[in-house]
Amino acid sequence: MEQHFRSYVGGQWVDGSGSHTDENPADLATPVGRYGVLDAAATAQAVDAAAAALPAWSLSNPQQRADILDFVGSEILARKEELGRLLAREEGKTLAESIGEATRAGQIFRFFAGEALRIPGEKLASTRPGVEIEITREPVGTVGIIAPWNFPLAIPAWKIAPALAYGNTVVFKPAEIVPGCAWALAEILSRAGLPDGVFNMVLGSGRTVGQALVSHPKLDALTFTGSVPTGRALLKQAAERALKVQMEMGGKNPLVVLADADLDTAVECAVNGAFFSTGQRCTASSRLIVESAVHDAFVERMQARLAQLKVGDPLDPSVHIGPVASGAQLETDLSYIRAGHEDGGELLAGGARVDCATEGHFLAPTLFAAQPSHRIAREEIFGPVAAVLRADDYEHALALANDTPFGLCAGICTTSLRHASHFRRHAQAGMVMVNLPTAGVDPHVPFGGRKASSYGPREQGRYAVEFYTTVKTAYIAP
Ligand code: TXE
Repeated sequence: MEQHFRSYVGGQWVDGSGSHTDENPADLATPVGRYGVLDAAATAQAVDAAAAALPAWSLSNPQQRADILDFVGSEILARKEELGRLLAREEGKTLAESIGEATRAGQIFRFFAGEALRIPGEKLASTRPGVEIEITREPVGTVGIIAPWNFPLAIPAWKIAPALAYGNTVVFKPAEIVPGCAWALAEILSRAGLPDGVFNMVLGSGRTVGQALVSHPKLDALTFTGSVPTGRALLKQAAERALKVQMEMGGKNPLVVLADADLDTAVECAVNGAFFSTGQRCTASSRLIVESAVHDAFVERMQARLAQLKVGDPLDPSVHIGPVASGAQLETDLSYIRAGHEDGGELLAGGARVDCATEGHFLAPTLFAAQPSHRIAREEIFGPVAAVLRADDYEHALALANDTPFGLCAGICTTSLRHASHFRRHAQAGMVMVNLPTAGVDPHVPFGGRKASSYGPREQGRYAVEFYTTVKTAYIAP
């Protein structure tokens, strides 16, 4: 029987209206399931429920919160193959990548189970005799979580887990095309022992459900990951009402390859960073900046390597690259391939859709030789499309790497400690990789960028405490 995914509001499962298709991007003839969407009033009820649950939950025993998060993380890890399969069918990344993502989501819940018991504070001496000062952290309140579709388990996990660990209540709005993964997470959370209203999940469009969430007067903080235009629009709304915000809004990440690099390492970093997960990662290496002396050799090896990659059904273990996640994203990718040609780029690999046994959104990994001014070298594409840029030397490569409005991640392949150290210091990015792909991060350390990529405190690791808590300074006289 086909699955029907529902929202979760105030401890109840809610059908919502309509019966929308949850598409399988690798096989349009066999959808993953169906789902109903909430309206603005039902979304408002979710925020009301979260606000009503806040006073008790914010004072809950940290051991209770730790146990709940540990239950969620342990169940995700125990069911990682099954959840990975759902993710692969719904979002399209390969089964191995999907199981990896489920594993990461489980690990994140387990990490924050520990953090619930380690909420930091400080005690300082006052400048006034006899007075003591205590600095404590309290929950920020009712948190709205707006998530994208590209990591439908891991991104919600790294927002929901710290929110709950630090005593906040949550209204989580997933992206429209991944209701199944959102439902699966909510289903586990619904059995974890949370009081009603502490965690809510609302299915529906950004325009209706997202807007009802953001404009609700009882919302205290908003964490968003998605596109720059949506993020900027939400930032304006948040500023008008002084809402605490945290935004991750994409990238145009450079991978610099110097003449002294180990070329095998460089090619593997580039292929992984640019094309795995179908290039749909905010940390994807979409600009490959290669020093002239090795440019042609690098391109040749990339072409040979890309010819070995199989695009197709993400559940087939021999497939390296799954489909593009949606028809809309495929259209975007194809429009950038046209822009690559129009701007005068030279197509080095791919450039067209791939026919597979099933009807789906399959696209060949696509590589262009481009100029820094080309649209494919400047704008976030969010697909398996990358540009190779030629650099005269290290200084030129660094200048090209930083010549972007974005600043999420920057990578360098080199055997020179001097260049690696200089790059680490001078790359205008929140994360730097040396001889590693720009995509692929650990779950227990801060994640985030600079410039147009990010706004507000970092996500993940112990640094998550900055967003999910607010500081109180108490002065105590005997
Ligand atoms: O993003 P959106 P989409 C980029 C990538 C991609 C493009 C479009 O370039 O091609 O964004 O993807 C919700 N009020 N990234 O359409 O529109 C929406 O429902 C409140 C990069 O998915 O930004 C979804 O839950 N909410 C990124 C979330 O915002 C609104 C990852 C993101 O949607 C809203 C994903 C509104 N008015 C996409 N409008 C990355 N780099 O990590 C939309 N939403």
